[in-house]
Amino acid sequence: MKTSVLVLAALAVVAQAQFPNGRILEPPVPSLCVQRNIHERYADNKGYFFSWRDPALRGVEEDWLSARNYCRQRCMDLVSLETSDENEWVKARIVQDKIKYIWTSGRLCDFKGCNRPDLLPNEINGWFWTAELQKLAPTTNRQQNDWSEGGGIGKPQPDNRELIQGGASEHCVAILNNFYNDGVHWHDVACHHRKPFVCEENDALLKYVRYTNPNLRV
Ligand SMILES: [Ca+2]
Repeated sequence: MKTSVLVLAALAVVAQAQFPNGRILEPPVPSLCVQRNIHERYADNKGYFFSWRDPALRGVEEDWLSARNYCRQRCMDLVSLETSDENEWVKARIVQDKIKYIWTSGRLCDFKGCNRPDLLPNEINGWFWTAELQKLAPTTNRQQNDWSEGGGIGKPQPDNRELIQGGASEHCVAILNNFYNDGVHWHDVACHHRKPFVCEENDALLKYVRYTNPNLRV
């Protein structure tokens, strides 16, 4: 999988994206950033938090936005899987800890600003890592992503299954651990579902809190 390094400045609008019921994307909380709990560090020295390893969150599952906000308040964000190495590293921990599924920061661009030509058609070219504002490879490029080849209706992901079956759109990206007997791979899932999650330290949020709180050791 080649890293898609296209930074989507225009996608910064996601920070102001409208969430249902007036919910918002939370800013970092300096005191929580200081106390953030790092379970493991990856090769790039970034810290990772696995929700099920935290005694207070064992058995707790959150919807996609709540999971993001838990991470963001701690100067992290949901995990972004820009390289196959990082993807395999995270997947190995899900398998080792016998976790059924997790949220990632992946999401479909489906709001104002997503009609930019390079994001069309959205269902192929509109997927991105919200935490880093980086595009995923087109869904049709099966060598450069990790979408499952199976799922609930036997179709390759993303399949928007829940919408097809009369439910919500599947606009958020989860890793499912052999849930459909299809290995450990990415699935598009409706964002209201609750799942354990993985946080990854976020450089932009850390920089912001360090800049605005020069006396704090973050
Ligand atoms: Ca799906």
